[in-house]
Amino acid sequence: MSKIKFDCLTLFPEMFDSLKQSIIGRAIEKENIELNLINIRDFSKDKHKKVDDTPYGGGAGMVMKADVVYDAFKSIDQQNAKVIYMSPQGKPLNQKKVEELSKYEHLIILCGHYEGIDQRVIDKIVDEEISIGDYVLTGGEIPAMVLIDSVSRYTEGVINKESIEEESFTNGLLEYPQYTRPEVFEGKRVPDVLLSGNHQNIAKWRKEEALRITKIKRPDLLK
Ligand code: 4G1
Repeated sequence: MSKIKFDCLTLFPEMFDSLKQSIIGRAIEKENIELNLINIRDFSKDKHKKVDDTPYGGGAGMVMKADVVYDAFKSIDQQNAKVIYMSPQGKPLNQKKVEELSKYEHLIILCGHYEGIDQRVIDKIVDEEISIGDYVLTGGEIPAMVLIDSVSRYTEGVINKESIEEESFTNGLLEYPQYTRPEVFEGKRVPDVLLSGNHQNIAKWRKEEALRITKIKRPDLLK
């Protein structure tokens, strides 16, 4: 539950504008989270601001140039930082990994685009590769935003400690169903137990529901 600094290396810093909304935006304003966006293009030495080139060996698409990415990386103060490359080859991001990353004070996140980044600079600077899932994307920016959003929840002032401890996912389960007013919607009543005021019964019901729903919808989470 401490402060965290994210330095994000990207060709599309504007994509991160949406993160500055909502809860994460408020935490940035309150200085509990620092988010620096480094535009890799600013480090192109080329007169046309070229950041990519055709792949050696041929094939479709473009590859981000090692020297430009490396110069962008070197512009960051790397003290006590962990360097993460958002990549389909990475370890899957799950709540356990999120909690682990929230212990760091400084994360440097590298986002690829096009066909990816020259392997030599990845080998030189990256500590860990992380993936948000098995599908094809146009870039690592949305994965980086997923990581920043999920990790930021663990920092001071984003949400309270109780909400983190109470949430089912932290004990490996899905969430129990939620209800709010009205008491009757289209003929469907809110479960009686939730109106009973008996907090022991409510807690028991929620635990059973979380388990029942996990068994039905995501049995893999129980293994
Ligand atoms: C081969 C998905 C390629 C994609 C196989 C999840 C995906 C970063 C992620 C790709 C990316 C599969 C991620 C693919 C991602 C270079 C720039 C890589 C975009 C790039 C399953 C394209 N989690 N994808 N390649 O999507 O960066 O973090």
